[in-house]
Amino acid sequence: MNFDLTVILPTFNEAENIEKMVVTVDAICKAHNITEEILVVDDSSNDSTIVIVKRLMDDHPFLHILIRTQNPGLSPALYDGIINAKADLVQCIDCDFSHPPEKIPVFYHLLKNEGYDMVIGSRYVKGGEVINWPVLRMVLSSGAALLGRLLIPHIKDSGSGFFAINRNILTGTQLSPRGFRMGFEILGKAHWTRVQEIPIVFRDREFGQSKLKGRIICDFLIQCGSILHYNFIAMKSNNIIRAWKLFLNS
Ligand SMILES: Nc1nc2c(ncn2[C@@H]2O[C@H](COP(=O)(O)OP(=O)(O)OP(=O)(O)O)[C@@H](O)[C@H]2O)c(=O)[nH]1
Ligand SMILES: [Mg+2]
Repeated sequence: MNFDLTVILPTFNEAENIEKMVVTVDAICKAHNITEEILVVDDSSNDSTIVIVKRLMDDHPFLHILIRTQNPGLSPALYDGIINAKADLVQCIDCDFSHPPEKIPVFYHLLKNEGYDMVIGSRYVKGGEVINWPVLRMVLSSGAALLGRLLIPHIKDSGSGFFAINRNILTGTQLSPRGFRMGFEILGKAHWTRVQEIPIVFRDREFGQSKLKGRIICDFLIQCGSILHYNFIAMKSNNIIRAWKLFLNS
C-alpha cells in the first residue's frame, strides 16, 4: 500500500491517550484525503499502550507499531520512526494532545504542494502560544529556544516536537539523536533548503505523566556541541552559516 504521509506517535506509557490520538489523527487525515500510515514508536511501555495498539491494529490496517528495546529516548525513537516510515513525508507529533492534530493537513500541504523540506509547529511565532505551563517550565523552554537561536537564528522554535519533514533531506547525513529535540538535530545537520514555521497553540497534557527529566538540559547542551562540531570541525554541513545568512537577510 502507498501512503501519502507517515504520522509518527512516539509513546512511553500513553495508555490514556493512544486510542484517542489514533482515532483523531485518522479522522483528520481522512477528512483531508490524506492516505496516512500511523506509526507508533514505543520504548517498551510498561502500561497497556502496546496492548491497546495491537488491538487497534486488527481493524486499522494503516496502524503499525515499532517496539524499541535499546537506546530509549524521544529523539532516538523519532529517528527510528523516520527511518522505518513507509512514506517519505513524515509528521512527528506528541501522543498527549499537547500538539493540535488538526494542524496536520497544513504541514502536509506545505510539504507536498509548496515543496518545503521541513515545517515546524512553533510556539514562539506570532499566533503561537503555550497554555497552562508552570513558570519554571516556561523559563526553561524559552531559554532553550534562545540558545537554539544562536545556532539556527532564523527559526524561533527549533526545539518543537511538532514538525514534519521530507525525509529525503536526511540522505547522507549522520545524525546523533539524543534528548527531546529531534527537529533541532535535523535543522543543524540535514540538507534542508526551505523551512517554514507555522503557529501552534501548545496545551499541557490532560492525561498521563510527563517523561521530561532534568537530564534533558544536559542532553541539549551536548546536542549543541555536536551540531557545532558537525558544522565547524567535521565540516559536514554549513547549516549554521546558512541559517545566519537567512536570518540577516530577512
Ligand atoms: N518512544 C518514546 N517516546 C517518548 C519517550 N519519552 C517521551 N516520549 C513521548 O514523547 C512525547 C512527549 O513526551 P512528554 O512526556 O509529553 O514530554 P513533554 O510534552 O515535554 O512534557 P509534558 O508537557 O509534561 O507533557 C509523548 O508522546 C511521550 O509519550 C521515550 O523515551 N520513548
Ligand atoms: Mg507532552
